[in-house]
Amino acid sequence: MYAQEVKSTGKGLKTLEEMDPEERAFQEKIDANIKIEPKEWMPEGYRKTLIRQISQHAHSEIVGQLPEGNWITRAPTLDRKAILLAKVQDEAGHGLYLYCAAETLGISRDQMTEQLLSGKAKYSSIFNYPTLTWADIGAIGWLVDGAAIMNQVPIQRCSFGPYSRAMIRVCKEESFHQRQGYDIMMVLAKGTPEQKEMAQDALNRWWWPSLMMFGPPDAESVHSVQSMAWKIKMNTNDELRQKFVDQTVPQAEYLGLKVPDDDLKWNEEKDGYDFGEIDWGEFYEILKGNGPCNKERLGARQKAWSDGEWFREGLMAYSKKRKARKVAAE
Ligand code: FAQ
Repeated sequence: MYAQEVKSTGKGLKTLEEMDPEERAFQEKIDANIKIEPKEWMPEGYRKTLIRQISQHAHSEIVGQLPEGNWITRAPTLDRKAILLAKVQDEAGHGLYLYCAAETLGISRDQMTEQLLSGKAKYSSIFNYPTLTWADIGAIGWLVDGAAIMNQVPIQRCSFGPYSRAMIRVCKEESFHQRQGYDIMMVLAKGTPEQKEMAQDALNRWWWPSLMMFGPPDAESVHSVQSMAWKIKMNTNDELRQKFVDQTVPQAEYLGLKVPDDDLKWNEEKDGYDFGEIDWGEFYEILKGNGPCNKERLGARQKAWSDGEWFREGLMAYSKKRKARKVAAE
C-alpha cells in the first residue's frame, strides 16, 4: 500500500524494500495506524519534520493572540469582552500543549523560542494582517479558526501520539472559537447597513489570506509527500483548501454576504466550488517577512521575551536554591 502510493507520487521516496529493517518496521507501524511515542525509534527526518511543524504550529497559536488581543479592551459589550478574553487565553493554552508535545522530541522551549525570535521558525502567514475593526474579530473566529479546524481535525489521527492527543483538545476549543466568530458576523450582518458593510469589508480582507493558511499549492509544497507518507499530515494543502471553500461559501450566503471572488462557481461535476487564483506572490512575500504586520508581530514577541527576563531568572533562582537545599539535606 505504502510502496504503491510512493511510486505514484514520483517524488523519489524510498519504497519499503529499499528501507533498512528498522526504518521498514517503523513505516509498517505507521501504515498500520499504530501511534509512535516519544521514546521509540524514529527516523531523524521524522523527528525533525515533527519539530518543525509542531513548533511552527505552537508559534502560530502564540503570535495569533496578538491580532485579537488588540480588541479585548475595545470589545463592544461586557459579554463580548469576556468571550474574547477566554478565546485568546485558549490560544495560549494551545501553544503550551504544542510546545510540550515538541519538547518530547528533544528540543527545549527556549530553543524553539529562539528560533521564532530570530526569524528562523515560521508562524502562520494569517497573523501578519491587521485587525482594523470589530468585524475582523468575527471574521477571524469564523474564517481563521474555521480554516484551523479544517486543518487540525485530520491531525487528531496523525501518527505521533503527543501531537495527535494535543489536537483532540485543541479542536474542541477551536469549534467554540469558530461559533463565537460566526455569531459576531451574524449580529453585524443582520444589524444596521453600516454594520453589515463592516462585516462585508472584513470578509473581503480575510477571505484570501484564510485560503493561504493551508499552504502553497500541492505542486509547490515541499514537505507534503513525505509528511503524508509518515502521517504527520493526513491531507494535501489543496484538498483541505477545497473542503474549506465548500464548507464556508454557504455560511457566507446564509449571512447575506458576498465572497470576494468573481470566479467562484459551483461545479456539479466535481461536487465542489471552482474558485479564483490565489495571489501566491503575496503569500511568499509574507513568508519572507514583508507582510503588513510581520515586523510588528515579531517585535511584540521579542519585547515580551526581554520584558520577561527578570521573571524567568527569578523562577530559575528559586529552583536552583531549592535543589541546593535538597542536596545539602541528603
Ligand atoms: N504560513 O511544504 P509545505 C491557528 C511554509 S493555527 C506560513 O506545504 P507543510 C489557530 C511551510 O512551513 C494555524 N508558512 O509545508 C488560531 C514550509 O516552510 P519551511 C497554524 C507556511 O508544513 C486561530 C513552506 O511554506 N496551523 O490558526 C504556511 O507540509 C486564531 C512549504 O510549505 C498549523 O500550523 C503558512 N500558512 O504544510 C490561533 C497546523 N503554509 O517550514 C489564534 C499544522 C506553508 O520548510 C487565532 N501545520 N508554509 O520553512 C500544518 O498542517 C502544515 O505545516 C501546513 C504547511 C499545512 C501549515
